Amino acid sequence: MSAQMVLVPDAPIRWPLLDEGDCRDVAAAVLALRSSWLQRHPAGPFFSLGAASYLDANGGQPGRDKYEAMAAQYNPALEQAFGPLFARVTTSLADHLQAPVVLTKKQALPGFHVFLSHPAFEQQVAPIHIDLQHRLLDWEGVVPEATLSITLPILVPEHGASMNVWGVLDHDWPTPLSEGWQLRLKQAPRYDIHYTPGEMVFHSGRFVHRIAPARSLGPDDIRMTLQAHGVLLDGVWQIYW
Ligand SMILES: O=C(O)CCC(=O)C(=O)O
Ligand SMILES: [Fe+2]
Repeated sequence: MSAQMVLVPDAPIRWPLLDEGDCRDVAAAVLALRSSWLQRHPAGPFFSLGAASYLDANGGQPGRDKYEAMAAQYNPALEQAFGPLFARVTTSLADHLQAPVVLTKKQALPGFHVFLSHPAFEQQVAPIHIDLQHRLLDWEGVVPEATLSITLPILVPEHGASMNVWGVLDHDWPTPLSEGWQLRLKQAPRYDIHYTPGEMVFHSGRFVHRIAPARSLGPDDIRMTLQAHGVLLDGVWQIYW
């Protein structure tokens, strides 16, 4: 890691990246690709656009192979529709981090989470976690020196969207959760990061967090976010999903 390089904060921070018109354009492009969305919830309308390592790369080498095949399938359309958006994200990250930031070649490009309206999303929809999906992937035998996670909200429901954050930091997340961990969570301070369309939320992924349950969803509400992660390898940040 070079001396000038900026560290990624563990507690999520945010900075403005897109204006309202940009968000409208990105949302329209994601909606136009609806035939490529993959449903990711057994009952509710939760979709991804693009392959996601945390969902698709589980299960050792067969999982990695499946993820890489999905990445090869979805990356060209993502690149075509969102190339300029990805460039804004990587340029902004490079400015902030004072280090080179590139999109990975072999892994999935950044993609989108899309939640259409459903009562299930007012309950707990997503597990509490820390971001460890980089361990599922093959970085040519090199262990990343650091990690980053990004959520860039594009559309949020009328009553808001947020991420719940627990003030607990770790490199490990046992499943099932040990009693010690459950106690740590219970005693930890918890706060919410409220999402504003166009404001990128940025963190190391090591604070415990989850997608916050939605509140009072209307029928037309949509929660749409760009999702990406990064690993630091040989002084270069590689961005993937
Ligand atoms: O959408 C969010 O609020 C966070 C998503 C997240 O934590 C993840 O995909 O790892
Ligand atoms: Fe996460």
